[in-house]
Amino acid sequence: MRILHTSDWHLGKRLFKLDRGPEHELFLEWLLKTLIDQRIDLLLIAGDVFDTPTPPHQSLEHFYNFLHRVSIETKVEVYIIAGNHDSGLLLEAPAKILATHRVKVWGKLSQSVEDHWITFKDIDICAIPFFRSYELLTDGEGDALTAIRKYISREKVRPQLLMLHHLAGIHEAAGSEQVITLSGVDSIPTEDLKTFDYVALGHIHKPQKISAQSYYSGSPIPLRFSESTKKSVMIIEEIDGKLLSETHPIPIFRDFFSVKTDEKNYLEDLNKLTISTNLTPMVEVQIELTQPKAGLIDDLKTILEKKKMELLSYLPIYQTGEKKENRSDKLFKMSPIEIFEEFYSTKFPESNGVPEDLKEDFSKLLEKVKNAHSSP
Ligand SMILES: [Mn+2]
Repeated sequence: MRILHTSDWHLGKRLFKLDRGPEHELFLEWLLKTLIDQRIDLLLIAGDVFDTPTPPHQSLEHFYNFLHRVSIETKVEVYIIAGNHDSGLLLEAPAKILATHRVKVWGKLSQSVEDHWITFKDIDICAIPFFRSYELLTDGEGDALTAIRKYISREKVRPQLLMLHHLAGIHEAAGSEQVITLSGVDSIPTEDLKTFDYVALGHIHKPQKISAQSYYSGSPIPLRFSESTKKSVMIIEEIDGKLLSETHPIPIFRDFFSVKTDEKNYLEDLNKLTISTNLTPMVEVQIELTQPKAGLIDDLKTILEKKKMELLSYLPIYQTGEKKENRSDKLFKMSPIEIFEEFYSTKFPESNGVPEDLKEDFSKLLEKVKNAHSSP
């Protein structure tokens, strides 16, 4: 029995003006082929199918066309949970018709724990979509972690697998995830995941192992220029009651280059870039300048055009090496509130400093952070 675990597709996502649809289509095409080639029985999608609760129609079309092809061209079953970016109601709306195509969706946390458990062949699977604290603690009382434990603990009679869209253990974010403290649980301790033979996690976009059998599959495409880690899905195989997992790499569908350069070296640095994919590579240029330089953007665009690449993001940095040093020295001497004030004035240059109520909220937050006991 073989399972494929993926998450955080973020269909409908844009990066600046760039529509990621073509990459998503290539990913779904690859995934369909992988389900067949790898003889997969069950596909797990651990949340954030879409980038927004009201996804563009084209992304809905990509998603349903994919499910249709899985239904027609394979025998794979599909289990999907909603992530914090998804609308659980939107995902669940076609649940009845999806069920006739071997697709099961958990969009919302049900009051009945049993609704979240299902047996697939020889494995008990617990599927928990992203939840908000008011869904977990319906009377507004009690401890969120204790409440979630009720959902995920069950007497073990066969191998158990958990699918969850949440923070777990100590993880390394890719930077493109939204904070999800709305759930009332900061991070689920790996202690609580120990009884599971595999934990299929969604939410963090960088693929990683959290504990012996808990993995974030990560997003299939980089959602930012800074996400340079190779993307992958997890393939899990059940052999004699044991679940063995391995990382399965996803091809790169489009190159994203982030180039840090200066006015002397940019031509040379851009000329070093080489194309490895069919889709037009996208380039971000961070360039150190002593003063604004007329025609520079056009120059960068022309150089890249000749290389069949596109300038997607341009960040001029007006600092000399000396100034930079002063700045980091200065940062160490500043208090958190001073740093916040400086950040605010760079973000909103037309404002007259941080509004009082916001300052107050920030101080409260700071107090809370200081008083928070550090968890293991
Ligand atoms: Mn996500």
